[in-house]
Amino acid sequence: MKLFYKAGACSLSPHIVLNECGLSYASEAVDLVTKKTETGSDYLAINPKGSVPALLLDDGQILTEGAVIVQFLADRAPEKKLAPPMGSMERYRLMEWLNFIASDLHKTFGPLFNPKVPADAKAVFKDILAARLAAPARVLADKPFLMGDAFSVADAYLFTVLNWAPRVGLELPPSLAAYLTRVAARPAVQATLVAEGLIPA
Ligand SMILES: N[C@@H](CCC(=O)N[C@@H](CS)C(=O)NCC(=O)O)C(=O)O
Repeated sequence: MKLFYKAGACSLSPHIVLNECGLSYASEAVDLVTKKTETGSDYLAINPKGSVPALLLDDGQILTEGAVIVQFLADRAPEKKLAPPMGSMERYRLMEWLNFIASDLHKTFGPLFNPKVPADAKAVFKDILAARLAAPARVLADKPFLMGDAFSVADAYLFTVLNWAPRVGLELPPSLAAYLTRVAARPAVQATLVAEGLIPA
């Protein structure tokens, strides 16, 4: 398998999951502006959506959409219990979080990174985000992880988007700030942050 990623972008989530799973993989960075990979390949020919993450499977297929890729990976290493069994009610609870993070959080952070978005519009997006963060903040005030006592792929994704908060000047509620520190301390997360050059080795 090969993960196409950009350091610090949403592809950090499947990158963390690959390391949490202990799966063997290669990775290749993508320049999202030029749409060239680090080996000079045309990324649009690999993933016509042009976005990261994309996972090249051993049979040559490309799998996209971070929320789907992390479940695919978790299902390749079921002993790590990063996702409940497919078909169980708990699996739908996991998908409920993944979909919320993808559609309500991830995509609301996007405009905050866009230099063309005026400051007053950015303030509106920050207010929306603050309101949407109330639900995970409440859950994580009582439990260490979104699904309860065990880390899951939803935590890899939530960690990834919350990690953007300081970069866009968004203050996190105390339970989410503590969660960010808790997840960052995991050895696989540390290894991934080092691999992407986000923290020193
Ligand atoms: N629907 C995709 C969206 C991924 C996405 O927004 N990726 C961003 C980085 S966080 C990106 O590649 N942006 C550049 C682009 O789309 O051209 C997913 O959830 O995986």
